[in-house]
Amino acid sequence: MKVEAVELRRVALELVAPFRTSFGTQTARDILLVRVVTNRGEGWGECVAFPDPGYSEEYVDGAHHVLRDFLAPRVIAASDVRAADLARVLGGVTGNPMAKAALELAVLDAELRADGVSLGTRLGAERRAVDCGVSVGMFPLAELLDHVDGYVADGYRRVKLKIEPGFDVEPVRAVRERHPDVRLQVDANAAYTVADADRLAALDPFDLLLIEQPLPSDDLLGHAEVARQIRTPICLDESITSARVTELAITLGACAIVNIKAGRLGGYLEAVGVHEVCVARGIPVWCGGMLETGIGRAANVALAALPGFTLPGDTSASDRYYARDVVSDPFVLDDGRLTVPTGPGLGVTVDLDFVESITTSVEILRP
Ligand code: OSB
Ligand code: MG
Repeated sequence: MKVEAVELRRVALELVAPFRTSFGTQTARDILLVRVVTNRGEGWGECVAFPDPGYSEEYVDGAHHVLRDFLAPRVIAASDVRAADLARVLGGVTGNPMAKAALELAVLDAELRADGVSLGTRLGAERRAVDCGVSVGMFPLAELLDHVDGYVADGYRRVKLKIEPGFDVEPVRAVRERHPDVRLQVDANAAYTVADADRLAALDPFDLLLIEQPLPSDDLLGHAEVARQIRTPICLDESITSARVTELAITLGACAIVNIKAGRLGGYLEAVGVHEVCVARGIPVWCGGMLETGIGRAANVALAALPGFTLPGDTSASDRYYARDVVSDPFVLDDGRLTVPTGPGLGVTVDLDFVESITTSVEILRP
């Protein structure tokens, strides 16, 4: 396949509710979409980087720059590109996994649409629908409970609360008292240190499925130490940057569960590699999210249909994030599940008129 052009398009979308985490608050999104034009047709990808380097080092202007000046030129210069070759084609560029993942997804989408194969089939999906959880940002307690009540009423199969020092035991206790049977987990986005092990152990009585990323991303030994001091299983998110690091984290005892996010891993193909490592080591995985539009969501739902994804993911319905999605076939919750698209490529149709109406800039790169 020959990539003839790469389009870098920024779109603006309001979130239906603010999303506050220990690394910042999102109220509206500034999203970088990637479209590739090839001799075999077009494909779409979504870059999950946020405006600030808070979740990880990447941020949307930086990802845009790296795509424009380093990644897209390599793909455009290659005489023949297949998604499976991208890791090699882009190999000279270190880091920047979210930028790489966006480009990989666009190339995968184009290739699979041309071949008439769905992304789920390409990745190894075995389910027709996936169990969905919801990740709830931090709010004042009364508001938090209202949001959780609403999501439980919607049918979400698991609730995740964001925590940080000073906002942990109290909200967890309140949600647990109100919803004794809901599957509940928490995500600290690296806001604690190994010295907070007692504070984290104070969450043990609330029957949480897991604690996600309590410590900084490079503190694998610290996570292993905390794991010895608490009963709740530790799940890693930010720390899991490759299949190799996943092997290391599991071997060190730093995690019992893994959150798989393609953007953090440089693409969906590496995400499948992490899934393989975890299945081989008996580690359950679930699909993380980064507030994606229907483009990234379609890919996440396909990934979450692989057999090792045995826990509900942060793959919520389109309307949990946006009043109107960028695809004509938004994701709708059905009995706590989303249906895996079966059409070629991503299996969703980008709503070009709507995308045009929310576009803030477009840049087209050619040879
Ligand atoms: O840490 O899992 C995270 C959103 C943005 C950045 C990081 C994270 C999240 C979420 C929300 O928790 C997941 C989603 O609903 O997309
Ligand atoms: Mg997380």
